[in-house]
Amino acid sequence: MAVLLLVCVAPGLCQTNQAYVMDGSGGWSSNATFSTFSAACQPCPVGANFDASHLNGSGFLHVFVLNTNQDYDADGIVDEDDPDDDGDGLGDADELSGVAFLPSTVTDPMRADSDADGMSDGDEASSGSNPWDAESFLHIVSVVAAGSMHSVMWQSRDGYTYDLIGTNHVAGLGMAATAATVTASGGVGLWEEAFTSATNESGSARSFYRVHVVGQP
Ligand SMILES: [Ca+2]
Ligand SMILES: [Ca+2]
Ligand SMILES: [Ca+2]
Ligand SMILES: [Ca+2]
Repeated sequence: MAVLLLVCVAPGLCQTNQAYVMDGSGGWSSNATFSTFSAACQPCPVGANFDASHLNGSGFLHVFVLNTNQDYDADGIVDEDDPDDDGDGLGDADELSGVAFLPSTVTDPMRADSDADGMSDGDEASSGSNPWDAESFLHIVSVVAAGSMHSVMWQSRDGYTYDLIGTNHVAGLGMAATAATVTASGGVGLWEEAFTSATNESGSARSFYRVHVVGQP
């Protein structure tokens, strides 16, 4: 425990101190001029005299700057009012509690992609991957062609159900029919990671594939 001891032994001769004090209920006074103040230890009650009329008897010596104009994700809602400061789809409270993941995992509320693997924390929560492992995120790992049959494999999570979408034109991926719907099994470890595959008869030498989660256990 840090110890702070500031005692004026001869008040008439001591210099005036400038300090910020936050009290135990969250209120605070700023730019206050304290003729004397003392703290036997931190954290613990602080006694401070302000113009000989104010006594903060249950607070902590504390300094902070509140930037009321900060808008981290530039969505037009300042952080103070924004329930999702980094705009990753997970609310600040959920990021700090870890409730969006199994196992429960705290993520950074001021960074959209905590492990910098290219998938936002919100998308990792939806796909059940580990937000602190850059090797863990939903993605296609291989496409193997045998004639017109294509075998597509992706990283997955046990019990999650996926649609495999395939088309001959990348622009058509959003409208293409589902080639297969598969539920992952055989996952290992805390994050139940698995590799899941499905086949699609393409009829074209060039195909594009997309995988997305359509169901969670
Ligand atoms: Ca914002
Ligand atoms: Ca967030
Ligand atoms: Ca985040
Ligand atoms: Ca990850």
